[in-house]
Amino acid sequence: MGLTIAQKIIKNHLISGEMKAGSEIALRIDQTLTQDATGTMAYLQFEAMGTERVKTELSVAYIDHNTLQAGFENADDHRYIQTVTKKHGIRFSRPGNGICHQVHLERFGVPGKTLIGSDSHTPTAGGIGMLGMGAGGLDVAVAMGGGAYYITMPKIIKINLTGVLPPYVGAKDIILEVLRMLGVKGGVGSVVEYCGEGVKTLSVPQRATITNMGAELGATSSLFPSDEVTRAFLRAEEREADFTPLAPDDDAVYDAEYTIDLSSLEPLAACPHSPDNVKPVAELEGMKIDQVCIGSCTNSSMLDMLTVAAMLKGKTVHPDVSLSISPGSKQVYTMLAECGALADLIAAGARILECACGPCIGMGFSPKSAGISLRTFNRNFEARSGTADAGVYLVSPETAAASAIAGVMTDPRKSGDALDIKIPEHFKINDNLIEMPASPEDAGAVTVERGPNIKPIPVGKAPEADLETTLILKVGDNITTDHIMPAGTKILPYRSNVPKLSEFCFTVCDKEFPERAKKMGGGIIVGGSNYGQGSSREHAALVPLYLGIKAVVAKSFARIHVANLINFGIVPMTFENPEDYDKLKEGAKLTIKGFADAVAGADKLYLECECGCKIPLKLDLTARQRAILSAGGMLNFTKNNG
Ligand code: MIC
Ligand code: SF4
Repeated sequence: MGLTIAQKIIKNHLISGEMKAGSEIALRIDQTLTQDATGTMAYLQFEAMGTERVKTELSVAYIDHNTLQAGFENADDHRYIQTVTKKHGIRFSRPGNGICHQVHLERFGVPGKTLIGSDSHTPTAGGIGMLGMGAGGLDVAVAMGGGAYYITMPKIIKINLTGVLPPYVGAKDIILEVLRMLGVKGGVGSVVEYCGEGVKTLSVPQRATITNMGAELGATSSLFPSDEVTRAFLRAEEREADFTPLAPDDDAVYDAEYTIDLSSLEPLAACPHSPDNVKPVAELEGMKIDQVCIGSCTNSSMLDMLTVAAMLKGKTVHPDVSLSISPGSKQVYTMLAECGALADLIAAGARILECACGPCIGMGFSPKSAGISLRTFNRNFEARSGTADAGVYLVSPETAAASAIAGVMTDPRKSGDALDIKIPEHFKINDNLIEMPASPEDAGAVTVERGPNIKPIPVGKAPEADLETTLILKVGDNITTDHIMPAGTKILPYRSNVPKLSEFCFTVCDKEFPERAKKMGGGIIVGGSNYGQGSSREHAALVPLYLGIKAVVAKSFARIHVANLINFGIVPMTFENPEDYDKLKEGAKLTIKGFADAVAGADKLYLECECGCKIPLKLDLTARQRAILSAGGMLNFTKNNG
């Protein structure tokens, strides 16, 4: 039987396990990346493991999230990351060099290799046929130390692309169409592979927009083949030597197949507050807007920037609209400046930001009260923009630019003649903001600098024999990590300071939660389906751990979050009968008899509620996960196992 692209890469990297969808497999990881908002934790954990030098082929630390530096905290974290990476063999991408996924695609990604990153959009690398996966910082630390990365062998969803995109319809519209079809849970447990004649018509930046937002499908990863288009991109990056062709076998077998005719697509928008709440722009036309933000790891390539510049040239941004533009990398920014397109953006009234995540993670540019913001980003979760009642619509750069000029949501197909944007055949190569690590001989002399913002990481405890607890918080479906552990200007500076972060935990859903948890000494959380979707931030497990959360019972979990819960010793359980969710009331006293024994070995256990009901729960865990949970989390587990 033939293999798909993902299956080929997995086969070449398989350490243990069976390549049968649903089985746990261990993979060898060639490259890792971290960003600064999750990086401090990853490196603190790497240090705690005691490995002197990374064992991967390449590891890179990026500074792109917390670049606002409203106080000393972020600068302290940056210096810590800069020094700890120098000591242990990791390259350091300085602030100003760009967003991790964009830079990694440009400078380091290699078709056919594996990459894990402490950021959920690591699958961006799938745009050049690299298997990129988002992971918690602790898993990245383990991989840097040469350890395997464990995933569930994915199912493979094939999306067959036919036809050619019409003018003013972009790659963003393709992935929004996929989100409309499959929804935010549609990719869970799967890798999405793009095939068909339409693939050849898409450049690498377009492919990367699509694989990037595969994260919003809940997919383990997304992949394009590595073909002549990939080769041309790598050549433009002076890295043709990294090219290898990669395609599925003709007789590859898929678990599900869909077809999208690119020529039938129209501009789309994901409406508040979910990336799968997709409607045609034509239906939303005329809606008054307050803000437009262009950039993020989804749409900040040279192609995106040149498209926007061409549409804004000679025009003025509407007086009621504030437009921000963040190029994705120093490479893009420099090329924009050199070709003059940057001048067109500035002249039109765009507010140019540094090449970093910026507004995407709520670091500035919060919309006005109840404001409407069009963003080329990948997430429009409630309150993520920093304004709780704002409405964020995710759109293509084409729709964003047309609307910024008009002041209302505008179908870009009305913008006149088709644009003919060509990305340069040769990119501007200058890696002067990538610092190389010290040599093994010099590493001993490097002092790791730790500022006062860096606090110890909480460590989990082994499960109690019988659990007597309280249902401290009950939440609904699709709870995101932005609900559990919000980000933004006021909170992100404390990513290395769990006690301080805990003051903000779940406050989007319930302002009283942190206080209540502290007073009651913790409890358990009950959630609906797809609990923990979104970011890879392990703070969404670490902070609840700090607040005494022992377990989460949900209808289902998102992949990265469940791994993070296990790594920190919080037991994830699911309802045997999802309708039992309705029986549980916040504040109820709960008992789980034989809790520790069940975690160690049983598939089923019972939650007894003071109301008299007895609810069967499932523990869908592998032997390895049970051992980690029984030890009270990965750090204890690693310590116990020498
Ligand atoms: C995000 O887009 O939510 C982030 C910020 O990049 C996160 C990582 C984080 O929370 O630091 C992600 O996607 O993993
Ligand atoms: Fe940064 Fe936004 Fe991309 Fe996350 S989604 S890595 S915050 S640009």
